[in-house]
Amino acid sequence: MNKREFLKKSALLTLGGVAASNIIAKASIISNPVDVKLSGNASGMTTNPSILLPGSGEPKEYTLPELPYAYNALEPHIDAMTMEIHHDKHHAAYTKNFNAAIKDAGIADMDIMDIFKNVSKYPAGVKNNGGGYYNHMLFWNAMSPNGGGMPKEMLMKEIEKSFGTFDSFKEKFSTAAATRFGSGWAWLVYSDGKLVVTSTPNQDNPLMDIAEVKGHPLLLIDVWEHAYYLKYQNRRPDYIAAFWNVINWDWVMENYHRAMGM
Ligand code: MN3
Repeated sequence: MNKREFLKKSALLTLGGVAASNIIAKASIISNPVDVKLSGNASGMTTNPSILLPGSGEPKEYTLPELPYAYNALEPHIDAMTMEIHHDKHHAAYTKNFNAAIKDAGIADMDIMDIFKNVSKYPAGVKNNGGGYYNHMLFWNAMSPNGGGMPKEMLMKEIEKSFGTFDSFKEKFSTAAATRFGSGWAWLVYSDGKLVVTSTPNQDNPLMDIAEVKGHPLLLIDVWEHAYYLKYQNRRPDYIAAFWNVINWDWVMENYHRAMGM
């Protein structure tokens, strides 16, 4: 981190909670098609410069976002050990390797959304680690200890419009997650004015130019074995079934509103 960056970050960190939240809210609109709440601490502060300094033109140093809840908060559905290793080891590694990859590729000053839009032009490390960094940031927010149940009125209507019933959406999403061969993700995205279920291999996401179905992510599930193997071993469908108990529908709704506004 150079001196100027350090001073800029320090200045942001010393702002009061309310003012800082506003900055974060404004900045995240610019840099994120989905509403990402990064912070797990009481004041709602974040230290993630990718959110605070979108498109600043200065080299970015991405930092591992804190989990928005304790490791054991999603039990019994997702166990504490899985959450700890998944966040502290896997997500940390993607974050570290993404920083190295964009530096090597000479694109450390580029907005992450612009990187995704042109990801096929860059070395595979940019795609794999950039997706790993970003997808996991979404994934922590897609779950909540107060999650589960059903989406609220407006989103529910949209789901029924696109899939017939909530149950048929649930089946479609679960099937996409269960049948994604090897490692990857299943997604609910807003694409061309409608909701679509899709899946991606590895750490690809629907914001990337290589995605089969492109759109704004509303909901996602990690189906890499590291996301479930400690508790569920080879029983991926059991993990997927448990995921429905922790889905943060308020966050999905916020993403839907954001996607509609774009
Ligand atoms: Mn993962």
